[in-house]
Amino acid sequence: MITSQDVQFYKENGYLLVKGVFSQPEVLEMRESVECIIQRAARAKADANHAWQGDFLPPDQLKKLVLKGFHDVHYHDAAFTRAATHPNMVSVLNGIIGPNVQLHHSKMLVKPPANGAAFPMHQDYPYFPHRDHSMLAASVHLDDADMENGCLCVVPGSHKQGPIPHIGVHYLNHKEHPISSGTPCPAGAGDVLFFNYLTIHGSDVNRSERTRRNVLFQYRDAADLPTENVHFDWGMGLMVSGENPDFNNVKPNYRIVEE
Ligand SMILES: O=C(O)CCC(=O)C(=O)O
Repeated sequence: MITSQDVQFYKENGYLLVKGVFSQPEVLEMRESVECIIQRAARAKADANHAWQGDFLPPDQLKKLVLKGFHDVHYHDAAFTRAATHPNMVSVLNGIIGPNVQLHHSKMLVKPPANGAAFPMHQDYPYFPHRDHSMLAASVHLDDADMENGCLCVVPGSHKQGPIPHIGVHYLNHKEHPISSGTPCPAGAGDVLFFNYLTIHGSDVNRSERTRRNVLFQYRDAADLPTENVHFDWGMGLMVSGENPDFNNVKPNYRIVEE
């Protein structure tokens, strides 16, 4: 699915857009699954606005923004388990990460028309730091995305700086790192943007009349280990390719909720 030049591009720039990873029927199936999850969450009264807060926009603009965001979508609908382990996806992951690849977590991010929330620029590293920095996001586009409907923007080569200080865990100072400092990555439905968890990225408000739906899978090399006891999710550690070299370390540290 990718060439050695693509792998070199990822190493240099910290990201890679791969066209046509998913077919249009597969995209349609995932769109339906996204819609079902939104409806089931609403029925279960688990529907919330997940728009990021902060001071990158005036408060009156910020409070209008909406994001439908749900984690671990592969635990809600098997379409996402198929997507996480799709042969085209795995082929790219093998080129970038290596033979042994694990799923870390999944989530869906739906930016509705006109007021779909922005993501101020940030690295994903502070959320789930790892020793070898193999962790990457594979953001699957379920709609054509451009700057008008809030496509992803990345800062090429920023992963080479290593971890940089964030405000809280969440995002970078927007005056030093405005969303406009990123390179827009317009993409079509079925395309996947791969980016390392150290690559600075974000996305602007969806000001268009079109929805922007993405499903994001986070993957790591099976030999890469977390350096902090944070962000353990159900389904974490699923092998999507190869074998786990660490026989004694396969179970995440789940928190059991007592009734
Ligand atoms: O999908 C987007 O627009 C940004 C998502 C993002 O930055 C994240 O989940 O860390």
